[in-house]
Amino acid sequence: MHTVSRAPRAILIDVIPPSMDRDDAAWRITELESLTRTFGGIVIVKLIQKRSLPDYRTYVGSGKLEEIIGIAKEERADLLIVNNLLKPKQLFALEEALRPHHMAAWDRVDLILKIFQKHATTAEAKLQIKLAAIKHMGPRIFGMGMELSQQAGGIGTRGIGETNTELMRRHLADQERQVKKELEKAARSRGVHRARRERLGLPTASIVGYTNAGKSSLLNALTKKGAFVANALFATLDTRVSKLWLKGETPESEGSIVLLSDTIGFIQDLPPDLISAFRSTLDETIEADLLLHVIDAGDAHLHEKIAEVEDILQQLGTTGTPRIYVFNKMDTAPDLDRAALTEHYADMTPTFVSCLDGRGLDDVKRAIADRLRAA
Ligand SMILES: Nc1nc2c(ncn2[C@@H]2O[C@H](COP(=O)(O)OP(=O)(O)O)[C@@H](O)[C@H]2O)c(=O)[nH]1
Ligand SMILES: [Mg+2]
Repeated sequence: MHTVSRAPRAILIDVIPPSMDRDDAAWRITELESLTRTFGGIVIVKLIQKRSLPDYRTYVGSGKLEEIIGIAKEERADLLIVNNLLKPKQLFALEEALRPHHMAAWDRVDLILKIFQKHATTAEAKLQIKLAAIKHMGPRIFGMGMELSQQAGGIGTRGIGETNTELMRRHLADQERQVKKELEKAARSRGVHRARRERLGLPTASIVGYTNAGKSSLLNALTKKGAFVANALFATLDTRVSKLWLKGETPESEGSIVLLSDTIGFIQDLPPDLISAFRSTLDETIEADLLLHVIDAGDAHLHEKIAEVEDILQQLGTTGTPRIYVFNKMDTAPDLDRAALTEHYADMTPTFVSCLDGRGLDDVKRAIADRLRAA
């Protein structure tokens, strides 16, 4: 695979059963697009393919693969991302077919792992992700070894590939043991990171919610990123932390600063092997004084998603952290029953905004100030 220094240009494909309804299909590809952007990729084409059974060899099938290669040539694509879980052999076959066109192939787990890798800040998070990657990549490497052994050795002979596979298997097992040992050590020094943040003496708020709910948009809308000039105090913070200036009550009063941080966000159907790695990326969420839970107001499954986010937050031990529910994308949900939601989530200071047209953003700032003052 060639190294890419600019933002990779990605072709996305989702293979779905023919019976899936249109909204669900649209939602899935939108989520994938959002994930790709979170990774830092540029989406050039989105493909949805209906198939009752994925192709056993290439998952997408040879016809689709031809089409993808055609698009890749025209659009200078670097990457094919398949929104499904592929077998090691299928990914290997895709890689083989795409390599001559200077393209790599990832499945959904690859993409998620890359996002985690990019966002991990603590030693513990990095190790958790490394562990998940070893578990995920392991079978793929064995799969490749199998291919090689079939090519190199005939029946009854011990192929080169087989020997390599054995070596690789041992190497990975060693690595896994090593990472687990380091993880134990990292867990013991967990407090270090937190201490650094606290030294700044500023309140912190963390933005949580599902992918595509508008977390990054909210951060940008609230802080008008770009207008913010870094100074020495904030230079030590990672790039996803922004300074939010809350105006004072009166024109004379000084107002206050809150450190606002974006998170990766919850991912639909997160593979179980990735849950520990995902949680470890939420370290800063655990430490936050306040949580902004962003919800897509137009989402048909809004209550379920809220419950799922709450469930993880509880498992992270943030039950006591005050929350503000930010119902975003109000421009897409004119019929939303605000009164019912306000009553139902009364403890969560529900606010209704649109990052697109800017409505409600002042309410969010006011709510942040109020909740921090009360805390
Ligand atoms: N219509 C509408 N779209 C929005 C709004 N806020 C965000 N979006 C869009 O929703 C998508 C996901 O936003 P993003 O901030 O990346 O979501 P994140 O994954 O939660 O960080 C983007 O295409 C945004 O342009 C909004 O208030 N209204
Ligand atoms: Mg985001």
